[in-house]
Amino acid sequence: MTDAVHTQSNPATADLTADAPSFPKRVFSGVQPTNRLQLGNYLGAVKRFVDMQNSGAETLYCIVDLHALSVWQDPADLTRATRELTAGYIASGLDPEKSILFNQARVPEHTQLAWIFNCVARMGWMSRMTQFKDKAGKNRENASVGLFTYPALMAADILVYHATHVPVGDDQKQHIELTRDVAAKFNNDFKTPFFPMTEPVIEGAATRVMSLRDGTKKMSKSDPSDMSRINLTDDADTIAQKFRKARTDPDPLPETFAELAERPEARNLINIYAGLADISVDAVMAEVSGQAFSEFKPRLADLAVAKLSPISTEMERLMRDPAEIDRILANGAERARAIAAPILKRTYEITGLVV
Ligand code: AQP
Repeated sequence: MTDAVHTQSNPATADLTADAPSFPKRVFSGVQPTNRLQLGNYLGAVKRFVDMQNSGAETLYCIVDLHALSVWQDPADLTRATRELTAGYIASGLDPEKSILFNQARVPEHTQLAWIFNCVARMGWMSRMTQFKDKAGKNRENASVGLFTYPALMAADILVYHATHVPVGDDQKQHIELTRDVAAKFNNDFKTPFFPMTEPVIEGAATRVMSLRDGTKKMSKSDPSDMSRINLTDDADTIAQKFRKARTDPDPLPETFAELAERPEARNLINIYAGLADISVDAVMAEVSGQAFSEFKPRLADLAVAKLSPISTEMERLMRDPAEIDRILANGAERARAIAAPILKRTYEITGLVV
């Protein structure tokens, strides 16, 4: 690999890109086992994972525990969260027979390919990642190197399976673009269309669920305020209370969704309702226009409880048998490795490594 090729600044325009359609459809995605699954993870990601599984595609869903380590995790909490997230996947409708469910730490090919991608990705690309800027905050010097190189590991998670489609929430769009840049640059540097141009799948009414306390901030597992989010493990009373206390404005709901352009908190609650009910925001507006929040919030809480309580009950049941969860993860990892190992081996050969 020459320096001239290696420093090319716009790999997306390279000739040797490989369009996703020329690779068989394979879906990959993941969630970090940090804290507890929240409603944004469910509507933006896990619910979509289930849809793609049920559409008959080949699907791999990972618990990205190595990503979680990019910020401090208490070891006991990480173990609990890994099993709880697996339980959350299954309780939401992922079937370990239909989808490959596994945790990243058990498939070393992810980190092995990540090293190659660390050497392909450019400092400038990583420096532009908004997730790093948000998570590192003002104290950037003290952020882990892992947080900075997170997108290279994410590119490896996806490309080690030649995954063609990745269902994610809107916040992950930039990382998928970087994955495409990494694939294009690798293909160009080594003059072979080896990696696919993966497509993000960002669909549904709730691709960006916002905090219940601040309609301009993403709902997040690690927000210090528990009132900012609905956890999948919250009971009915807690869900009702969180929606009751959700920040809104004094006006009633208008006729059209477009009229909510300047009302982020109200827009967020409508998006959540649409995501939970699996209907369009226009259909929600037709049902609820004219209502005050005192009327709409209990209605939203009832819908959330109806959709989420069967999931939390099932999660609780699954969590009583951690050995079975570990068995599912070990079995998934074995199946995942069977796909990843030959792709990593070929990558090494392409780069000239003697393996
Ligand atoms: N608020 C959200 N709305 C829609 N989708 C969301 N996702 C996360 N938050 C929202 C989607 O969930 C998937 C898994 O996310 P992750 O665990 O890998 O990390 P994240 O995006 O950083 O999620 P959190 O909840 O904010 O976790 P922490 O606080 O640990 O960083 C992704 O597809 C994401 O888009």
